[in-house]
Amino acid sequence: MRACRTALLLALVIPQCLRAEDGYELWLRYRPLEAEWRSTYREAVRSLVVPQSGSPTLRAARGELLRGLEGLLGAVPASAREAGEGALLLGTPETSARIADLKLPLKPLGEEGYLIRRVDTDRGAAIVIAANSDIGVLYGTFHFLRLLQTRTALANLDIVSRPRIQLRLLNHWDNLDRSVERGYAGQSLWDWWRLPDYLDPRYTDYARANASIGINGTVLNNVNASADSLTSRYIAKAAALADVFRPYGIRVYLSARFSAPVEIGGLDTADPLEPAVRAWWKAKAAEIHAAIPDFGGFLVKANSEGQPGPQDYGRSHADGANMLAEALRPYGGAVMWRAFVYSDTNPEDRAKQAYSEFKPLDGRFADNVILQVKNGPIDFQPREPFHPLFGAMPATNLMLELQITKEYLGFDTHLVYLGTLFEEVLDADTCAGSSGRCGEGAVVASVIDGSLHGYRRTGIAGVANIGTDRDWSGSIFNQANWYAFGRLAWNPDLSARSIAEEWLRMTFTANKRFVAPAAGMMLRSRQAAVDYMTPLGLAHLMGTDHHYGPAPWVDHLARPEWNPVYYHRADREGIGFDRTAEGTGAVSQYAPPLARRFGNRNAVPEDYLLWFHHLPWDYPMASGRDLWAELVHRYDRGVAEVRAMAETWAGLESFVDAERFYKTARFLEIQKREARWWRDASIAYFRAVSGRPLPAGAREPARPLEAYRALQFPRGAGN
Ligand code: GCV
Repeated sequence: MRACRTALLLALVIPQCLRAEDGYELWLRYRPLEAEWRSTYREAVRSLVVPQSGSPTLRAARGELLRGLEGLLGAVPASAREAGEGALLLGTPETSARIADLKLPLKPLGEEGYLIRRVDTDRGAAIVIAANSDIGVLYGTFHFLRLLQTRTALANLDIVSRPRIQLRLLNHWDNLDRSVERGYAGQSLWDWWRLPDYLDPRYTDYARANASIGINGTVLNNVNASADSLTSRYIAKAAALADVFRPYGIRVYLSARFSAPVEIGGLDTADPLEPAVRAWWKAKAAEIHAAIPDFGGFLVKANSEGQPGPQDYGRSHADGANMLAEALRPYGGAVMWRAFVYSDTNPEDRAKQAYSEFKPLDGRFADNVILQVKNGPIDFQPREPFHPLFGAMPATNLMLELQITKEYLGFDTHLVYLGTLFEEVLDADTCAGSSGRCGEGAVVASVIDGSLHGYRRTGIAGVANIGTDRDWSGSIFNQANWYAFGRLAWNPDLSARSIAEEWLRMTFTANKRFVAPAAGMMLRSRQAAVDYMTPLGLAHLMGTDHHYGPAPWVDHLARPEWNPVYYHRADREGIGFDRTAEGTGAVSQYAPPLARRFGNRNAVPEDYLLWFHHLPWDYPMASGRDLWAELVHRYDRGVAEVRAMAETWAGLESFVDAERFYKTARFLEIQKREARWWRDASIAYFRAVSGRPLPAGAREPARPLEAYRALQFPRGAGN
């Protein structure tokens, strides 16, 4: 289908015909470039010197290159045996004698890195994409195509790239019945019923998309795991997926249910110190490895939110993780043990519980265990300070868990670019370097890339936002969050802005008059969501269970920390959670300079104010407003930003095909309505609690508080 419309461009009225797109191709669309770029690149790439045979990975690289060049340039350059002027050489020294002859400095690239360089051969200038391994060649190929997609000049090409983090994984919270916990993009991609016999071609496109951004592993099933996924029947299904993903450098991992030896193994205990249990896991690891020789390892949620774990037998998290590590050790596999633990029987501030649990265990984990820590101490909130375990576990491998799916950030419909959230976490200064001072590079990124503490195993995981929807992620702009995760996992120093711009160019158009406003909208979108949902350090005010919409009034649930009132602590006098030394003392879990900063109401960044402090409603803010007026101001600011985003998008219609334009425009309308709902319901509630009148000029909530409180969403998405 083609949508044609008239657009005013360069003062000329010209008809624009943009082919309708449904977003399936993600950022790998390879649409024809503008004529001048086509001729520049055709000149630069006149022939291809690519090994004709080789591993499936090399074949994938070759196939992608041909697909990309044909789409972008409208023609595939001729294949050649020898490099001449304008040749593009691809391969490793083992697969290509020409590349071996060039004696390139490949050693520093490691197993996955690559270089892309302009070289002079005796027959003229050529471009080489070289690596030590075939997967490096594939990554280099995707990078080269990205250069073309983003219209980069090739004259002085000299790119050297290797990933900073070893394990760059997606975590699918996918269940065996194809439902997806916190999934807003349709069903699970994994068609467990038809596997292993039927391999949906989409699995290959999934692998291509991930390889294009350097993701090298996938945990197939939900951390709230069913033991069935470890039965022989399901191992065979996982093995079939692993076979599809292998050429793309993607290893398969499984979430392991700690009680599996009882549930599917016929044992009467899962005690990690029990020899029969240890033997069961060893046999299970051997069975999995026989089916999936490059099996990556287990991800475990234990003694958290009702999941079984070693504490059920009076054992520690280290006992549990080390038992699994021992089973995987012969195969080089890793155990990713989640630090997301809190308990209803523990009266300690929820934000403190993971640190209290794991800090004393530092140094007690096997070297193939990696503790997987969420970015903040509560749970993927729109904004949290970084988790205090980062910087506090010098003797335990630690990896970062981010949430790509937007459980707390508007599900599928709200346009919220998470690149800025991820960047904020990676750049957060733990002040935990050897000097004990801030500002010396001891940021979260340097913890998880292993450089701060010398970790042997490093990793980063993102809870996937992928499902069977044609656009994969529920909305076009949600694709940017998958993309940003992969790009930052490869290189945590990239900026959220550069990633957004790159993604926009590849996903829509390179036209500056589109990219600049659309990038601006993306970069401001996360702060907008913070403002209209949980400003000034508030957190967890979403509806019970489904987390859809505002419900700051909920106070009746059995576990204290399930109630939003637990988090905001608003009353007649003030609002916020006192985590200073006079309160729960959570600030003391940070390095001393940060503990002082966070513990001081005059020094803490306003973005975290109510996370760490309980303050009177008339507390004076930097803006000159009092706290109550500032809160209302922030809610209004968020709503206004969404309105501006919708207007910006409306002005970009001429650059976007009809289908993707329409979907995004409609979703922005939903976001506008829901931002207003968040603002009105929250203000109505806090006004009632505080007994304060609305600040002068503030708009009255559209409905009375009771109307918001009465809303019910029994079939909330992703729940
Ligand atoms: C997979 C939050 C989510 C749960 C999720 C849990 C976790 O509590 O709401 O759906 O469970 O985090 O990360 O384990």
